[in-house]
Amino acid sequence: MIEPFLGTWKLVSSENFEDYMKELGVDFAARDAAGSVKPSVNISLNGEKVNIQTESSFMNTVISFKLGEEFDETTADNRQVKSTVTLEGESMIQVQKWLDKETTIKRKIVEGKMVVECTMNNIVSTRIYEKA
Ligand code: A9M
Repeated sequence: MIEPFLGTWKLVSSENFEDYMKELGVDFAARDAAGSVKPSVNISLNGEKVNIQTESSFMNTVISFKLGEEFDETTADNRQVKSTVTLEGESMIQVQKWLDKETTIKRKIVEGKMVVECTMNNIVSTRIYEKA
């Protein structure tokens, strides 16, 4: 069910994001910028399409997709990836693939908060968002 994810969320805590970005290959300047911002994320539904709009003082991004259908995404660190987002149980799972690499962004609602687990190889970053 997508409904629990809908709305606007604000980052309140972030663990291990620097190591996750290093594992992605993000350069120092972008890591410095991304590590210092507290983005807000708006998740909405438009017919069959899910929109995830991320806003920060450095950059805004938006992705729009149908669950289970692969789409092209340009990430905030400018990777050109093939993304697929699925609902598995209570979790929304996004897999990004590029250049034989893969990362997973798993979003789930825990006690009214959105917990985002970003995994690349053996590195996991956990970011928690509260409803704005
Ligand atoms: C998240 O909280 C994490 C999603 C993983 C994003 C990985 C991209 C990291 C590189 C960013 C470098 C660009 C510098 C600009 C700063 C923009 C901040 C945006 C960071 C998310 C739930 C939220 O959808 N996802």
